[in-house]
Amino acid sequence: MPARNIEGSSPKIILELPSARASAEVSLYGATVTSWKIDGRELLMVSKNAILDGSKAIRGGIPIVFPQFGVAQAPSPMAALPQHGIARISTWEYLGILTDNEKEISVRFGLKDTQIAKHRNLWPNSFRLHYTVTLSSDGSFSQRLNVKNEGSDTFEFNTLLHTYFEVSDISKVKVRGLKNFSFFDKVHAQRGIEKSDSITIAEEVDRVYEKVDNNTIEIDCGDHLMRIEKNNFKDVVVWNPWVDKSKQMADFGDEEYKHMICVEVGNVAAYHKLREGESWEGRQTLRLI
Ligand code: TA6
Repeated sequence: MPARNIEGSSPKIILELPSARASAEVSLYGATVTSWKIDGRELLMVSKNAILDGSKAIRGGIPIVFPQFGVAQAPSPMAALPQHGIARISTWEYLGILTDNEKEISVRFGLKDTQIAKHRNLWPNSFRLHYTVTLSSDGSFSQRLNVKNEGSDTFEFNTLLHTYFEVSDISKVKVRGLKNFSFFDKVHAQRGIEKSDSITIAEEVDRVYEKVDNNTIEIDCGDHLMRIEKNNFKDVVVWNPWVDKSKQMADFGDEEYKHMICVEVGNVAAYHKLREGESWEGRQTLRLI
């Protein structure tokens, strides 16, 4: 059974592709990918303290950020939205299997404005999200997000795939591919230009790299290498909460910063505008190299 639908209090879809010795899990809450394994090895990080009952965004895996990244300040119409928007705290609909053969298993999830009753008043636009998650026999794992404006009014949105990668030891992590790109450093509230093509982590890091026209980012995760190929996502966020922020997050272990790095592809430095009937689509493909 390449795609199993697990019902219950935390419904999820389990994907298995024997030809790649790969599996993945997607919770219907937030359409959050909560596992991606090759040869039984977990490649994503979900906190051992993550809340999985649908009362809070899942701390880990690949939460979907939409329509707002971070929080907006009044008088922005986005100011009413919770941090990182409503997609990751909404229950999505499982739309079924798109492809099911030995080369690929692909499933789709959907979320519409009519399905987010309790958040509808926060962002009253008519939209439809399709999220496609695919395991391929070449070992890759991809996520594709399609946003459609189903209303008559133009709207603007941010979006981002907030991927938490498992690492063996944060002191060995290197993020490559961001040299020469400008960033906003949220920790020190200052702008900069990345001078290193091998970013290391030895403190809290929270940077938004903007207009990154290099679409391949590599992460040395200590004992394995990960490659992100992005398509139609302009920006890249690099985040590790380090010691103090880890202690402040109830759904994150105090020591868990040592075993994760978030490298997140998105359109967050600016809003993307969609007119009536228009769609936007972005994709990331992850590979263990
Ligand atoms: O993507 C990095 C970031 O924006 C950080 O500023 C930090 O807030 C992180 O997201 C996690 O946010 P969350 O709302 O999931 O606690």
